[in-house]
Amino acid sequence: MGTALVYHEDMTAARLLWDDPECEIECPERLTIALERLRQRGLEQRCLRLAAREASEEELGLVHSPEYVALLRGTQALGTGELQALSGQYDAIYFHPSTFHCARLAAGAALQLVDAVLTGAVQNGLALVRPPGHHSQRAAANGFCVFNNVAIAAKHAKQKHGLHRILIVDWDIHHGQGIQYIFEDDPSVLYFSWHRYEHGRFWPYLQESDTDAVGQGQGRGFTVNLPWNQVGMGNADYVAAFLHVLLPLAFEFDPELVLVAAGFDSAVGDPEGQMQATPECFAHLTQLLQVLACGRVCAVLEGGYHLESLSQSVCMMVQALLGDPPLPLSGPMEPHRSALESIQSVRAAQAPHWMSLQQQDAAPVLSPSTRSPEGSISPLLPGGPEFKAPVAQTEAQAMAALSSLLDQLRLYPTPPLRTAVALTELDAALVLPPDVLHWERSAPQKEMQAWARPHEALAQDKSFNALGKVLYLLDSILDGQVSSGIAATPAPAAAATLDVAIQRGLSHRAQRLLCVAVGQLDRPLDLADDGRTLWLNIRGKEAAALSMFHVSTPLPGTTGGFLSYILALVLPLAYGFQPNLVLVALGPAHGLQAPQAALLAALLRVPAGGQVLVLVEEESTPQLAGVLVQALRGEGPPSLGPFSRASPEEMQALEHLRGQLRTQWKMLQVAAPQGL
Ligand code: Q9C
Ligand code: ZN
Repeated sequence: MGTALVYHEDMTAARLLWDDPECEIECPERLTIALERLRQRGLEQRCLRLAAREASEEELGLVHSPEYVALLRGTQALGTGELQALSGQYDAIYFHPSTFHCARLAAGAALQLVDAVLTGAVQNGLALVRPPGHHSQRAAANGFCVFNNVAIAAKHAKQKHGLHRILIVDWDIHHGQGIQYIFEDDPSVLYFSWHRYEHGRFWPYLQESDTDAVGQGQGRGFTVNLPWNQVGMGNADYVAAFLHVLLPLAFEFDPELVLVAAGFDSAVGDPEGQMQATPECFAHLTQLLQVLACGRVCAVLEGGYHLESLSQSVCMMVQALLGDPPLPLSGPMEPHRSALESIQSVRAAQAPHWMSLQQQDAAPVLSPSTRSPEGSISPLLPGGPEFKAPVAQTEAQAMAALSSLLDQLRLYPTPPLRTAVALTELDAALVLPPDVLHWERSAPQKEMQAWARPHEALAQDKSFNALGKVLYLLDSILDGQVSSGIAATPAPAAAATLDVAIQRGLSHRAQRLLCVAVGQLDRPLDLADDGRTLWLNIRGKEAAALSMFHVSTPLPGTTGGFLSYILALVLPLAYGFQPNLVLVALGPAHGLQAPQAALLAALLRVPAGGQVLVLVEEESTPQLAGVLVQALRGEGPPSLGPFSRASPEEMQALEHLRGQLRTQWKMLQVAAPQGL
């Protein structure tokens, strides 16, 4: 349905007029270079371009005091000396004669974006703005921020569009204390922020940035702070924070709109953040958010001071908003110990306020001797196969590694990959979007006969023909011709088709294949436990990890249980394994409702870099196929319905598995391991 890009050249007018090493990084080139990169990559052209308008003084008044707005109005007529003197009254602020105009455009851009999304003109979008907003308070400028663009947009969404639940995700590397203060007693706005904290030794040095600040009064539990107490946090830490903190709460909250305070000073190379997350991580974070609020995501630029890293990260985010599959994440998927301590601390602080965090770690952890997975198997080296930055020893090597990484990203092609559908009886009833391919092609007969021969179930013409389409579709995904697909199989041939698909994938190009089998499907007996296939059976008879690559779980009956299984087990395994193909098979008696299946596909698509093939039974409803198509194209999946608390049995089975697996799959951890 489209992505908006809101911008106005006038926002490059404000700049620092005197010497101030702290403020000079907030420069006009931040916008011009980001925009230039978007153009070079053809991304700007794919968006609905909207020229930013100024916010009215009434709109500014949704958050700021009339006196403060009047003071800012007055800065337009001041000389440099007076501007410098006034700036000195605030922390990390510079004013310019054009600041008032720019800041009104920045707030107005956020408002326009929210209006475009909530009127249905677009699905999502990004406002490229400066000055940033999240530090600004009711009557104070702070940290380069003049008006609180995101807070104004949230108030506007409540007041003008009647929204009741808004999620604000602040991934800027500084604490958006301004947003926190504005909504701290408001349960209709859930504010999540992670930030460089170093136990209070990093700017803005506030106690209320720590995990125990959870909101006030009615708003208790609606402020969520995740402080990073060390620099160097990277992709694994950020993804773990989403899977184990933000997303469980967000699903329970069930927002109608997601606002992102999108600062990219949390990306590698940034002088302020000193973190390690690579630009493609922001595509992952964005797509993980797109499963919420029916995909209504409005991002507003905040910080980001390394011009090249900022620009690449902005490009990645826009690509994700446009629905392009994300690049695989680079680097080892193992969160830092300090990150796990922070995650543990915020989960403990929030547990009284959220069902989805209760019962956590309540189940006894089995001692390693009981049914522990075979420790001898070590997986193939994880890490995105595309980009490998060498470990740097010196500052100069680190710089060289960063620029080589950014160069590789800049050159990465953006093919218009598509979703293909190979259905049979379902086809007639399905209205497909125009960019979805109807898959008719089949693998060559001769080749197929060899694959099908061992399986009696594939002898029938119908099953054999369906297999031909599946195999050709699989090859096309692995060759990069299409991104993802859905294929139907007659029910009696489901297991055999899956079996052949796995063998074919492994012998073709899949270095690592994740197979998520839902329903009565057994792991093929001849599948080697060599770390190339991770087999996950949902609705297995019991929760059991026969090895670290062979896991089976029951299917939870509650929405809370289902979400916990996906966020706390399936996705951490998927991120740890870093598959280049995910096969999702909805087999006999799979028991998934259409929205559950769509959510599973939409979420698995992210760690898989879009490469997902879903096998459904021919008898499935067109409705199921329809929502799966949407999910694979990156559209927001439908809601799961009201949140119901996971049952103690479900949580116990989950914790049992997690206890068995978390020494090998580090992304499962939600707390720092004891000892060491
Ligand atoms: N070295 C935003 O990113 N200076 N504002 C901190 C610590 C102020 C950042 C000094 C940074 C303000 C929107
Ligand atoms: Zn920042």
